[in-house]
Order: sequence, then structure tokens, then C-alpha cells
Amino acid sequence: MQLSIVLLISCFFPILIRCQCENDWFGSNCTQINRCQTNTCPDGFICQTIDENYQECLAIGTFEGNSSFIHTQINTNQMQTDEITFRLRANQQTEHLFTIQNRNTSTNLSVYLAQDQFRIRLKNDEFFIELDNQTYDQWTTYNFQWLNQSIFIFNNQTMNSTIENIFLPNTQIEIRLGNGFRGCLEYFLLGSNVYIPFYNQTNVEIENIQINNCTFDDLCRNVGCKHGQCIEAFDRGICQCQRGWEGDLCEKNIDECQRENNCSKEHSQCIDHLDGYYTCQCQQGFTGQFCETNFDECASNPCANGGLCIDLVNGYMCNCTNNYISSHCSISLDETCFGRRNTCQHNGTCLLTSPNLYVDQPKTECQCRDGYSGEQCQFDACSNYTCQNNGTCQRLPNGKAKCLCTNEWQGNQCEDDIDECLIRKKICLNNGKCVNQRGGYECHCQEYYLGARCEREHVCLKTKPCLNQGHCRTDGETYYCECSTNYTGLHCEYSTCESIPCENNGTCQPNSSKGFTCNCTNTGYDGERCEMELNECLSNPCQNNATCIDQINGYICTCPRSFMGYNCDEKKFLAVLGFSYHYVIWPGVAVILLLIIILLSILISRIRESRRSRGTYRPALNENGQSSRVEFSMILKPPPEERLI
Ligand SMILES: [Ca+2]
Ligand SMILES: [Ca+2]
Ligand SMILES: [Ca+2]
Repeated sequence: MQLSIVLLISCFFPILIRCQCENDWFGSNCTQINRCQTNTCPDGFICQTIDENYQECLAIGTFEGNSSFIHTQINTNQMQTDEITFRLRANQQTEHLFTIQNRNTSTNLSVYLAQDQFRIRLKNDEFFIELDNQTYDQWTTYNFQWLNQSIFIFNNQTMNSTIENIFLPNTQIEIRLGNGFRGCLEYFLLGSNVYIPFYNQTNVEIENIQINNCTFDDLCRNVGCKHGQCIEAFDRGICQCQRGWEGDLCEKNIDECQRENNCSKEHSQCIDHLDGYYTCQCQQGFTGQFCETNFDECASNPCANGGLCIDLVNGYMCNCTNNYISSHCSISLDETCFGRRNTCQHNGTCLLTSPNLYVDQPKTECQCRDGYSGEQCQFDACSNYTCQNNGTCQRLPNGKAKCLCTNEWQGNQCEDDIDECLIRKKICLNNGKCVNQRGGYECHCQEYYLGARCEREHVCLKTKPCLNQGHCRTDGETYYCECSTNYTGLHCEYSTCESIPCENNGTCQPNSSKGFTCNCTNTGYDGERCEMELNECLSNPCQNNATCIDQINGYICTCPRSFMGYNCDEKKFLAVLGFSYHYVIWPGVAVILLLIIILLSILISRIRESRRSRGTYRPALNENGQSSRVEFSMILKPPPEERLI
């Protein structure tokens, strides 16, 4: 009775008083069957009291892929559904995890496992939630939460992606878990207390969910490891490979040479073997497990005659001393032309025909200068030639020689004259005549040409120095002028007296320096050639204001009335008395004329008188010819001896 009262009080005042349920009963009002007490959970499930009103049978559900799923429907008014929490373990895969569909709005929210992330599809959008350093293969709790139906929070982190809440109030929600991924869910919780059951009950469709504490059966049954052993690892059997093998089935030989190995990279080649082994194949000259050691080829003291051995890679080098050469210092330098004994003569050059002096059989040879031959260049080809006529011996390549003749000679030893006139046409210029000579030729030049080839014009031709048709004559390089009769002088530049140079009866006199001199004395002329008439009036010879009239070689003075004389220097007598000669002359002339007229009249009248009395014919006179004035001097008179008797 006392217990009943307490129960009654606690039921009517739930806030203040909590019901202490009897065994087999549960809930704040103790109206539900206490499942955890009555042990009604299916096999493998453990009953858990979630809160004072909820108990749930929980177990880890094992999902084996497409064949495993849970399908159920929930009304959102049954719960506070703004949150999904689940605890998951799975291997890496890309598969469907769960889908929640709002039946009222036909909106789907699907979540897939993906590579280190969740892939979320809502309507036609796709979002990714990176898991950062988390992986599925360890048990991990994931939490999706919405604030105010819109702000999406993943594991307490507000995400930028707008993944709207599908859990609208008072709607029908359809949930499908699995049907894709392989792994285990410890629980899948909506809100704070609604667990999706992993066992059959009303409205829950379960297919192939194993309650076996997240184990998978016979994981190694179908795994055929080639070089390894299968071990069970969570949800699958994996091959644990023997040394030197890899691959899902340990079927691939690991190439240890491609991985870090100890073979000397520089001096060996790594060779891979099975089962994790490799060997190092050494380059020549190297030894050791990893070919790390340079083999000492000098160990056998190969260098002779004190040569210093230097160890090389796969060989050695002898640094010879004391004039020894060859690879082992076994040959004396004197056995080559570099040495003193076999030196190249005549300035020949010693050449090395081997790569160097320190090979097995070093070879040298003398490179002779032109004209020399022989092993030591000891033979001189010019010794076979005696070049004549100033010819010189020219040494030629390959130990040959020849005589180099002057231009005038030919032949092996320059012994033959070259007929220059024959081989060189026009050797003499300007019509010069070529005359061959031994050792040369001569040009016989035409007049007025000079030079060995008559190439020069004589000064007679070049400057034509002789004047006045004078003939230029050569005298070697110089010349002289042959003048015509009328000229003289070195260049015939002067006239001679033969040219009658003096005018106006001047007298010509030869002159050695200028050809002639004209003596113009008493000619009335002057000048070089007496060509200038003298004005005798210039000396004013006429006196007393007489007018001087110039004459050739003289002058006339026209005297004033009172003067007379050649120079008008005499005063007239009558003039002294003041008498004019006109008073005498003119009357005298008149008397004489009168007398002449009278005499002529008397003569004429006497002639007329005689003709009338005696006639005029007188033949005697005509026959004797005494009146003739003609002389017949040309008439020949017969010689007196031949006169007829
Ligand atoms: Ca290997
Ligand atoms: Ca070595
Ligand atoms: Ca000649």
C-alpha cells in the first residue's frame, strides 16, 4: 500500500517525482515493457536504455554490399529530426551509404562513401564533405545536423554548402541504409533517440544484415595469393607478400633495383632477382659487394725503369722518367725521332703517329721539309740537280725538286736558251725587231723608240723639239736638230741670212747666237729686220719754223719765204732788201714765150716756100738706108775666106 501511494504520486507529478517502475516496466509513466529487463532483444543485440522513455536493441550490423540493406519509414512528428548520427567502419570504396527521401516533397538526400570524403546528392545538386585526416577504416562517429532547417553542420563544423534539411516537420520519411557499401554500422540515429533498428520488426525491411560483431566470413577462401599468405583484414582477405613480391595477389616481382639499393650508381649495374634479392654487376675496374672499390691495378708494379704507377679506373698509367716512354716505360725516347739518336735532319719535324708516347709501341716519324726524304730526312733532292745560268733548285713536296730557271732559260737544269722572239709575239713594241740572244733577247728599235722593248718614245717624238721643219736626229737618249737652210739654232729657232730676213736693203750679217743681224745703216729704216721706217723729222732738222716732211732715208724742209737752204737756215739776199722775185720771173717768162712764137712763125713760112719750088722725094736716102735707124746686127755676113772670086 505504501509503494502504491508513492507510484501514484510520482505518476501524477512527473516533474517533481519520477516513477520508480516495477520490474518488467519502463518509461516515465512505467507503461512500456522493460525490454532490457525481459531480454526481448533478438540474438546478438544488447538492450540499451537511451533515455527514460526509450530502450533499444542495438548491435553492430554488418553490410556486405548490394545485397545488404535496411528499408524503413518514419513520421517526422514522432521525433525531433534535425540531426543524423551514425558510427561507421568501412574500407575505402565508392558506394552508396544511405538515402533519405521525403515522401511528401519527393526530395532525396543520398550519401555515398567516396575517396576520403562523403558525396552528398540533394535533388540534382552534388556536394562533397572532405574528411580531412579521417578514414572510414577505423570506427568513427559522423554527425549531420541542421540549424533552423538550413544551416548544415558536419561534425560540429558549419559547412558552407547549402544542404537543406530534408526532415521537414510532419512529413513522411523513407530511409534506405546500405544497398551498396561494404562495412559496418554500429548504429544509425535520427535526432537524439530514434535508432534505425537492425532487426526485423513492423515497417522495417531487413535484408542480409549480419549481426556478428562486424566480421566477414571466409575472407581468404577465394583469395589465391601467389607469393604470400592470406590474412583476414576487416572485411576482406588480403595477401601478405613474401619478401620481394607485391601486388594484390603477391604476383609481381618487386624490382629492387628500382628502389633504394646499395649498388654503386656510378660503377655498377643493379640486377634484380626474385624474392627480394639483387646483385651489383661491377664496371670493369671496380670490385666489392656494391662495386664501391676501385681495383688497384698498380698492385702488380707494372711500370718499368722507375716509372710511377698511377691507378686509374680499370687500368693504370705509368708516369715514366729518365727518358723512357711506352705504356710501361720500357722503351727509350731515343728510339724515336724525338730522341737524340734519331733526330730529323734538315729541320724535319718529328711527329707522333700514336695517340701518345705512352702506348705499347709508340710510333714517330719525321715529317720532312720540301725536297728532303728518308727516315731522318737525310736525302736532299737538290743534290741531284746542277742548275745552270743562275737557275736555283726548288725543293718540292714529297722529297722532290726541280730547277727554277730565270726567265731566259729552260730545261731540266736551265741549260737551254729560251727564244723569246719565238714564244712571245710582240715582245718588241712599236715595230721593234726582236733578235734572240742566249740568255735573253734584244729589241732593235725603230728610230725614235727606246728601251729594252722599244716601249719608250724618244724625246724627238714626244716633244718634237725642232722648229721650222727642222729634222730631229737621235743621239742615244738625246737629240740634235738638223735645220733647213733658212734656219739655225739648237732647235732651228733662228732664221739665217739665207732667208733674206733684212728688209729695205738692210745688210744681213750671220750671227752665231741668234742667226743673223741686220745692219740698217743708211737705209732710212731700223729694227731687227730693218722693217721700221725712221722718221728723220723727229730730230727737228728744219730751222726757222720750216715744215719738215719725212722722206725715206731723208727729209725735206719747206722753208718760210725769207729762208732757203736744205735746212732753211740761210736768209735770202733780196729778201734782205725787201725785194720779191715775182717782179723778175713773170716778165722774163712772157718775153721768152713771145720770142718762141716769132721763131716758129718764121720757120713755118720758110718750109712752105721750099716745098713749092723743089718737091720732097729723095730715093737715095732710102736705098742706103742711111736714114733708117734699124740695125741689122743679126744678119750674118759670109766669112771672107768663102767669098766667091
Ligand atoms: Ca626482385
Ligand atoms: Ca683501379
Ligand atoms: Ca734568248
